[in-house]
Amino acid sequence: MLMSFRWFGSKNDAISLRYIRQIPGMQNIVGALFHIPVGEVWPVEEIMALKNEIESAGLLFKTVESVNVHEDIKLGLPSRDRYIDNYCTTLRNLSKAGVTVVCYNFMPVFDWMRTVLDWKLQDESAVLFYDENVIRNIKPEELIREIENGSGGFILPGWEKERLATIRDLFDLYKDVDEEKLFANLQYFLKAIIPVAQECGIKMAIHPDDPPWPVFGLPRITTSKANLERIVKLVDNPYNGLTLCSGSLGANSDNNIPEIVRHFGKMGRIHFAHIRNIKIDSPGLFWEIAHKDDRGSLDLFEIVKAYYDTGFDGPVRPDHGRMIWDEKGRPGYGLYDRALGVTYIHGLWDAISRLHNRG
Ligand SMILES: [Mn+2]
Repeated sequence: MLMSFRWFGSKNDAISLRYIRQIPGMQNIVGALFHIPVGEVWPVEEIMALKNEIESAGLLFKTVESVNVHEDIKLGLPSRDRYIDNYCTTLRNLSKAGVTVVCYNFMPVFDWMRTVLDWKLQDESAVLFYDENVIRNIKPEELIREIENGSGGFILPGWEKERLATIRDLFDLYKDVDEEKLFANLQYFLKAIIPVAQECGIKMAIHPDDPPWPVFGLPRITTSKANLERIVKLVDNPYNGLTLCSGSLGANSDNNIPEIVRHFGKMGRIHFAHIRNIKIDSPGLFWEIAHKDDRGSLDLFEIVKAYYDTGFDGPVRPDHGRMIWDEKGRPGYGLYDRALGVTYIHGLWDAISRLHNRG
């Protein structure tokens, strides 16, 4: 596995590449050009500048998260072809910089969703928290305002302003889009981009919906083993694969993460691993916890072992972390707890690998 860390760029991240480099065993940065509006081409000069900055700090730049998909593509509007062309150009430009995995998602309107960004655990660490009852009783606009107020001034990934400005119009447009339509629109997109990705040597890795069920009445399809199976078959090509995010899929306790990792790992369709733990209190009510937490709803040992057993050699990153030690930063994306997550994942991997070699 290629140990990786998400970084938002020197202008947008309080954490320096130098600090990230000091995490034991750290190899690769998961980056993006966050200032390019969704749907526009990422210029090759800017991609190369990011690559040079990362490599100067002694790290690799092999993985991008995310090249976001324009709403017109998800909606299946006639204007989608222009945005798909731009997407293909961006992939070609990323391949010139040696990027080999691109993560994206296909969630209508919203990216990941939480109802509290700084929920305090008993030990006073702060975590992201989700309560379906809140979602049922709040208007999307109100939730967005609350999320913005709780983001500490940081733009949260997937919550960029230009996407949220037109939210009412988007809800209207999605009235005619159900799950089947969304599958069809994803297939149209994949049929266009996967041949380009293959030609460029870039593995496409769709991220599960977070949480993995419909929110605010909007359809969501990247939610379960059966739907992931359908997605990888929409275009049956090894370059059409998955970002297997344990915390996102795992919020639904019907999703058996180690089993899903083994299934798609054997098929060679997991291109990017996101590893984190969560605590499910009851269906629709969960919060994030430390990677090492025996009260967690996910078995991180079994998850890491499933990656080991299926010979996973792609990028892996600790997904979100708690806010600890009075760190101020982007919720879910502090340095300290994600660094602890890296060390825990490495510890599990090393132990499994040594025991395996001994036997
Ligand atoms: Mn994730």
